[in-house]
Amino acid sequence: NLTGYVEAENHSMIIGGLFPIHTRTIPINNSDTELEFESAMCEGFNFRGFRWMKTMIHTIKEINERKDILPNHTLGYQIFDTCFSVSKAMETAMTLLTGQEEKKPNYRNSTGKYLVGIIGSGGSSLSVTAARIFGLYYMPQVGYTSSSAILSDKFQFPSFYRSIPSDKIQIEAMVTLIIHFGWVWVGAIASEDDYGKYGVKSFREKMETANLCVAFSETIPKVYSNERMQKAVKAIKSSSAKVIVLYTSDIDLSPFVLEVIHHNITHRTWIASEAWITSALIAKPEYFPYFGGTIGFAIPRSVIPGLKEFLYDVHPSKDPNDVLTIEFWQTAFNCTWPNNSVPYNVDHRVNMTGKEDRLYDMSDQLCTGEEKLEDLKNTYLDTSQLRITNNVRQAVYLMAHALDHLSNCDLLEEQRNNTACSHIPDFEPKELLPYFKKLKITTHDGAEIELNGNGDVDSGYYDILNWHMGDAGEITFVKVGEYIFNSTKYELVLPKNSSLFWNTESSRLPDSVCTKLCAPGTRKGIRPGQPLCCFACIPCADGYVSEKPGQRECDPCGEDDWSNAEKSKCVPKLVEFLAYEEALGFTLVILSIFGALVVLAVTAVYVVHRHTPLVKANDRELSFLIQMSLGITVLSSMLFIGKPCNWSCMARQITLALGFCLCLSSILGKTISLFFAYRISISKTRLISMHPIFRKLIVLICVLAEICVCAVYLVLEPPKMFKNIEIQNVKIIFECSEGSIEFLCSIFGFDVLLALLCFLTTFVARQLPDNYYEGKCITFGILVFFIVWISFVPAYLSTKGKFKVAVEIFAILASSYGLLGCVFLPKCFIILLRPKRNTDETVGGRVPTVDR
Ligand code: TCR
Repeated sequence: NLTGYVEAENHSMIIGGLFPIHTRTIPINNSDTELEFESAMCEGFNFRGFRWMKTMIHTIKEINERKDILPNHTLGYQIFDTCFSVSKAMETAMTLLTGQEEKKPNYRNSTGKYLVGIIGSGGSSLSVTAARIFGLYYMPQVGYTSSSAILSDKFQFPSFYRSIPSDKIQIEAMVTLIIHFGWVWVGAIASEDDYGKYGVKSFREKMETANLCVAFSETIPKVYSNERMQKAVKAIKSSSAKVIVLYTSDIDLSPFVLEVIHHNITHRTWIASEAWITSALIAKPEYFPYFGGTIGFAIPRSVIPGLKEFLYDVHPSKDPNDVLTIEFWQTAFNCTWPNNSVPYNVDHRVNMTGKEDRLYDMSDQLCTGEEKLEDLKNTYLDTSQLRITNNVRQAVYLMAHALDHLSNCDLLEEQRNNTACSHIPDFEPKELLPYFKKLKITTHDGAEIELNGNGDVDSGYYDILNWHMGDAGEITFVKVGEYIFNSTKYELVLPKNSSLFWNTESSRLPDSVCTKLCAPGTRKGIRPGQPLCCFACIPCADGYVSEKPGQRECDPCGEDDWSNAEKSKCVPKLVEFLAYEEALGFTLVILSIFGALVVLAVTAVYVVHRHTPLVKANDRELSFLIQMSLGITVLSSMLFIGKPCNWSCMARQITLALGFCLCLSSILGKTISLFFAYRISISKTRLISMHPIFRKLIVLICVLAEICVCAVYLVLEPPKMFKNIEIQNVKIIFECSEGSIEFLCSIFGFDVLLALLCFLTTFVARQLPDNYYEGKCITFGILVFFIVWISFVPAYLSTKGKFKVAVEIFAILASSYGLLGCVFLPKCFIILLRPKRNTDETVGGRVPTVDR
């Protein structure tokens, strides 16, 4: 007493079909089972399955009418109801093979016709069971909705093909979608069958490889179990994951939906698998507050010409034995067909408390037969979402084309190894299998379907649907994108402007994370014993930053940069050098310019009074040289100010060294003369006094020697600009490196040597009464020079950064001012204010110390 349809008369071959026209079997009560085997009864009329089945019949009829496919043969069919149960699937598979009465398969079914293939059998678990049996005899089977990846295994299921892509692809699509929306912490709920279990298994694997986390994974029990249901609900309620994948068929999902509503679980975003995304069972307006915003994948939709009319052409009065149509009519119109043995709406639902309540209530109302299908809003007649229905059609076509190729002996070259052409209809089912290899057909709407080596379609696309609330208060499935795939690559197409509805408080894209992204300035730190997605945020160390949120590591800043206080950005380090603009630098500039002006004034006085005895007596040229060199040293201090660069680093040392060299050697020229004069005066003998040209020669030699050393210094190891980043992390100090210390010491050492010589010579001759106290003045000036530079050393060594340079400038200015003041100020005083002393008599009245 299996329910189903047969149409075998006048056909040479028949195709078997297995469809879930009911959703479950009625549990057999042990007490009233007779000894004899009895097939289980089914309940829960499934309008969708009924439509699929009708589609198969419609397609076979269409093929029979076509002249291009199987022109000389017609197909019949024998269809059974699997009641969405594994045991029924097994039973019907056996029935198809054996023809009920016979125990041994003879490939002839109860109709006595050749069974050439099977379409079906609904969900994966059913197909797995059926395919194991059919596989034994290599009976070709084409699935239309069994998508589990396990069915690709040709070793286990040698004769299974399908017109639906494997779940492998859909899982990949889901993870891609999850990545697209930036969710990292996603829950998963599966149905307790091959579809859900293998689906969630590969979902976990894919998530793991994408470095995302599955917050929880639970199963919805097939047979209602309150305890297990509560476990799943609790997982959802207690988890922070707001995005949940539901990998289950709609039939299994519906009790769970009631549970979700009962527990008032809202503000979740459900990712739907293709099995329930467009299901009328779930997409009920009253569920919208809980399930609105669901996003998921769907098999492409199609319009099947003539199907609508065919579906409408259904009426119980056509055949009193057609129990399915009668049940359809009764269920759809909630009435009882007269003289009918089919119990109406035999349904024993499991309610929320887990108790069964059977509804044996027959409607009192009798069906009139006048009921209008047009008035019916029913899944069966809703042809707006023909997705799996289209797969049924394609499955039938795949079968028919394979048969057609067989009848034409149309084998691919490589498969044609010495097999003779088979004869329809009495061929072995095994002979049909090669014709499915690489089978390629074009559907009515122009799509190309090609089976790969595993009997799967691996190119095509999924629609991405989002549940919106329609104007009429119904749920609409809005297509927001596509997932296009083929055997080598895939692509998620989600246009930016597609309007997405999210069931969140803010109506914005939900975020589903275990720990919120680490803010810039911090990095992810692993929490021992917790999933990767639940991490701690650890602030970056000094000098390290994380600019983007959620960084795993902090990046070190470049050499010239340092982290800001928040550690979110590298900012250029503070630069330090003595700038012209700042007060200190500016004062020093003023001082040096003032010094230069004083030098200029002194020179002017000397020029104006160049013929006075005082100026003449003290070697005019050397005086001018000293003034000039003091001008140079004073001005050279300006080279120390400002941002150093290579040339200024070189220039400052060299000009300073040369300036002092010139100055001190000129002074030496003078003091040597004094020294000689002194020696003459004490020995009272007329020694050869120094010719003036010698003094200049001394200057020339000294300066030339210094120039040579400087040149070598510049060539071999010149001073350079150098960014000092060691002293302080947050600052770059612009400094000059000395280049070679030895050379630096030798050029300044030479200056010191000259100064010492000057000092010694004048010190010895200090008692010599000279006019205008030249000797004393120089002694004093050199003393000042020494004091300044000696005190400079500790001061220089104990300061840092720009103050180091300032100390140096102070020393330069002080020593220059000292020399200037000591050597020239008294003279200027005499020249300008005591002109009387600057006369020949005065000069003549004293012992001329320095003769011209
Ligand atoms: N594969 C599921 C069953 C299924 C289904 C559907 C059931 C799919 N799509 C649509 C009803 C409606 C996809 C399986 O079990 O393999």
